Amino acid sequence: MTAETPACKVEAPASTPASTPVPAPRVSAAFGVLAAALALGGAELAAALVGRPEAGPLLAVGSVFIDLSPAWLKDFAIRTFGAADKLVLLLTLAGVIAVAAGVIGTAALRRPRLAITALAGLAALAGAAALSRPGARPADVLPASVGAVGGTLALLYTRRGLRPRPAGQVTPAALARPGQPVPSTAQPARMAGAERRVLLTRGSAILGLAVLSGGAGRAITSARRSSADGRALVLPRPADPAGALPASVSLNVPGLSPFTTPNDAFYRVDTALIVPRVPHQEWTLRVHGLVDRPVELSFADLLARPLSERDITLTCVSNEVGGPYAGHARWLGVDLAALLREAGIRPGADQILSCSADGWTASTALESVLDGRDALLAIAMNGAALPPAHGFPARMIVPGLYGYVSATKWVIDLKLTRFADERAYWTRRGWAERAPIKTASRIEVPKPFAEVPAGPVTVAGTAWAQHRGIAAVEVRVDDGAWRQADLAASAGPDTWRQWQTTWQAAPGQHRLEVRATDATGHTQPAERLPPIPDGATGWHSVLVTVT
Ligand SMILES: Nc1nc2c(c(=O)[nH]1)N[C@H]1C(S)=C(S)[C@@H](COP(=O)(O)O)O[C@H]1N2
Ligand SMILES: [Mo]
Repeated sequence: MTAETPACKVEAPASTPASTPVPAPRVSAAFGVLAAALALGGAELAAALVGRPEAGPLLAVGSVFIDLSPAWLKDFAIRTFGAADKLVLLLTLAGVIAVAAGVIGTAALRRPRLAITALAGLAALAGAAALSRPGARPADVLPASVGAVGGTLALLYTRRGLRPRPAGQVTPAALARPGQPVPSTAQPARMAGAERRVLLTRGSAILGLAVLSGGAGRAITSARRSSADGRALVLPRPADPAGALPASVSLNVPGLSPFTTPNDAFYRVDTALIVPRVPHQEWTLRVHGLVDRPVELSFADLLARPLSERDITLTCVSNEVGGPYAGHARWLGVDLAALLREAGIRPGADQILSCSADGWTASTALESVLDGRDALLAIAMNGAALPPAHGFPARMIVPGLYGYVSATKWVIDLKLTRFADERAYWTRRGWAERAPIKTASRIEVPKPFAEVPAGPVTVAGTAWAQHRGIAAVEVRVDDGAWRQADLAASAGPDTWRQWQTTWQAAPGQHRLEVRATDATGHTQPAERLPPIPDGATGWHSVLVTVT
């Protein structure tokens, strides 16, 4: 035990019998963690009260971390943690803060000034992180400042409880008067029952305050946020409806992903640690740059335009061969090409640099949007306003392009510019500036490592080559001959297509492989390439055991 008198900084004699049942450094480390909890709870509450949850220290620092992390790390995170990548980041950050807080708490025992300086330094970092975010306001330093004050008070408050006093003289009353000098001849602290009770009381008080403030902050934030979604919105009828999908686009094979992906099952990939909430009443879209007539549209302006309904399958460039980051929806939106033409596209423009409410950008090849395909500024998905996680109030959807170069969610700004002049978020991080979706196919039935009985076995899956269309899917077993699979009806070149075949399975271990050919005659190559820089290639394979 190393308790000492902070007033005179005299080390306890080494010969001192260990009379304290709870070692002070460990206690003070725990108090450091509690102080951090109060700092974070207070900051969360402050962020909620100023209506800027994204300015809270965890989210602000986490967002800066996301933007600073290299492409391979993002790729690793998506591959390893999938949709939980953000939770993993927040938990890691909380862990790092806890360790730092423990160290600060321990330091507070001997070097209180140093501890408070360290705390202030961390808070300053959090404040700077919040201020550096796109769309930051001056008030965004508030959460970190409130956190710093809360954390400092908590450190000081608990430190008093840790001060050693002459053995046998510890009383709660003495603890309440910590300013009193302690004689240098004092025996090291004896953690009497009374003292432990006081520490426990102080610790629980801080913990309680932390939980209360953090909980109140979260409650306020979620109440405010639920008012900024489109659930109450009445969607206009499409001027150009899509018509019912033929039933024959679905093969009704158990285990096959449904042709239309329900909104709540649709994959989500973005850099937003907290889903941006943009009230549609406040939303505007600016169209500017290399145009003759810059325009600014409100959400009402958008709804007043003729709306088209289109079936479009969206895919993420980070999808591994056989991976889950593809989904199909029926989108409702305005014609993006028409909107740009109205603004008067100037010669020389070759890129649409779109920007979201949270400062993310995508570069879309202008020629793709203008070539007649159904590029949309979408407001609804599968008959409902866009869910907040999928871009409410509005997002872009361009058939045939990976999401990172086309599908900007929470879009607020379209700038016509040139690839030579400006680069978008992922392009700056090493991904391709133009990225048409590569032809892909995956086996969904049977599942990898499934055990199936010998005899006829249904093999089925999905294939896509958006804006070209799927012409053929082939399957082979154990490097045998490729055999044509049966295709479900096509819903158009912009959607994925289901396929199936029957395999006469003999007992043993077998490897099933699939490859697709698109309507331009291009067959998926065998060569395995990683997602970076413009999409994975290779054939999906599944190992099964036939019994
Ligand atoms: N604002 C914003 N929009 C974004 C992204 C993003 O990080 N921020 N990610 C893009 C990527 S990489 C993909 S694949 C699609 C995914 O759309 P979804 O989450 O609705 O499936 O959104 C795109 N739009
Ligand atoms: Mo993506």
